[in-house]
Amino acid sequence: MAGIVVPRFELFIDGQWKAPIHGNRIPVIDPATEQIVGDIPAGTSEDVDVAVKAARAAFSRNKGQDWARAPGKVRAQYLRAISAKVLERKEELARLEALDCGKPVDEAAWDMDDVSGCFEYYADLAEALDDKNYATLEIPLDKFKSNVLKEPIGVVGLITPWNYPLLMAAWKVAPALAAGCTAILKPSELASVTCLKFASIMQDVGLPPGVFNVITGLGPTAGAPLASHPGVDKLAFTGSTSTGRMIMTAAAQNIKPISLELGGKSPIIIFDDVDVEKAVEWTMFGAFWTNGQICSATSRLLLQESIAPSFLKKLVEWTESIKVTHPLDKDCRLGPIVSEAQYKKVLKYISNAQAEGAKLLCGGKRPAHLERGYFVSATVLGNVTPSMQIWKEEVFGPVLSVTTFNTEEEALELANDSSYGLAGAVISKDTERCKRVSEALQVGIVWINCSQPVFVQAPWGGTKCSGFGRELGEWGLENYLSVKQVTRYISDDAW
Ligand code: TXE
Repeated sequence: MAGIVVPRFELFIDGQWKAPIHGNRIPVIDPATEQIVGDIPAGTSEDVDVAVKAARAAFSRNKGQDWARAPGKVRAQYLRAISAKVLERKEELARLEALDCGKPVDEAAWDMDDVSGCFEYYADLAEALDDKNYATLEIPLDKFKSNVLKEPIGVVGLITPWNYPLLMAAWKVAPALAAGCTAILKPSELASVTCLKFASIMQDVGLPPGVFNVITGLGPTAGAPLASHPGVDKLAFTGSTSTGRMIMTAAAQNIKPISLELGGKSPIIIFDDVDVEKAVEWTMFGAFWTNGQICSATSRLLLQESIAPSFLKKLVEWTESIKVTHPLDKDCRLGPIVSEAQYKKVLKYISNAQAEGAKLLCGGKRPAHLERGYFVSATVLGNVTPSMQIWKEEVFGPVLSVTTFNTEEEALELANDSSYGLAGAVISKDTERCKRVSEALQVGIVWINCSQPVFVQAPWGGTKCSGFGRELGEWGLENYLSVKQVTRYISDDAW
């Protein structure tokens, strides 16, 4: 695409750019044109090892100047400087993100606002740690005094996906640095460019060397060595359930704590008392935002039978009007799927669903006006039943499956009948019913009369095969803190 060049980066280790030891690189492909537009370094276990040593040294330099023991207010200054730089470079970062992962450039720009906001938020929490630490506990014996000391957990390994490349990194890097940890980030090989660009921001703000490191590369050859490295004190992962399982196995070998944010197949339940147009808007937003490549996408629509015909008519009409084009076009609302493999996977899910009896109501293929690129029009599948693959498995594309229900009880049974438990939405004018449904949904996040809003203050994470642990808010910071009990005997009695 004219006017945008993917910079050439190396790995970012110990505050410096270092070529990967084995010298290999991975092409960067623009999913809208299928053209190679750059490349990124392919790190391996040897590079991971160097990065872990650098992060360890930065964590505990034993000079009283280390990152871990710096007051929270000092770390907060760096976080605020990072936040400001992201805003300053927002446009460039957004364009690189759009080119690399295929999301509309406007959406990518909002992501950058959120990245900046995330660092700002955790700067405040880093500062607050100075006051809150060493909290005194109420204990029953007055000859003892007991305090709780919160300490950074150590060197953390952060493995992230391609759907929100820089934002998912920010959700981990910001609280980790706020807590006083040092980090090695392994972004997805499908979209690493903004994370590398972000490393240059760390240099610009003068972050001490080794506090933040980026190893790009393939999952098995760069991610796996990070997950199994004995020098890593905690792992945080966002990605597929199958990779999450492997990472958990690796962490178990070293008895390391881990937080996992995995896939989802989230329901949106729509009752017949709704304002149909508003409900259709939220349904589309929940299913097609970022091309449906969102772990929390509400990709299972449960529609109360009595409004199904009118609701679906409007839904299909509006879905067909979504503008599909190159993500760097300002009016793009739906860009391409991130990669060829993922594109083929999405199409396969659609054809399998039709073979199992689902009815294609719209979409299902690359729109006719586009000759190339991994584009799939927003797709609605009707007549879906709970036994179908499309109802059970995460597609990670712009594909909405629809089924109907008659009673609230039936809706809840359908909604909870899933191996996943990340999010769920309920749309109804009946406040009591929304409350009942929100309590009954077996998920980590519930949206009432909306879908997908995310706030940095609110906990994010799932249940069942969607993982465990919570990111964002104070919970996100706790992920990177270790709690130490310090109890003192304060009697004057002779020993
Ligand atoms: O994910 P992976 P992929 C789901 C979604 C998608 C599917 C596959 O359903 O269709 O996953 O996407 C790194 N040890 N989600 O293959 O493999 C990898 O390099 C250590 C949901 O891209 O989970 C990348 O950095 N790391 C999701 C990260 O794991 C390994 C977002 C995620 O890649 C590794 C993305 C290994 N053995 C996909 N293998 C969400 N929850 O938002 C891979 N990686």
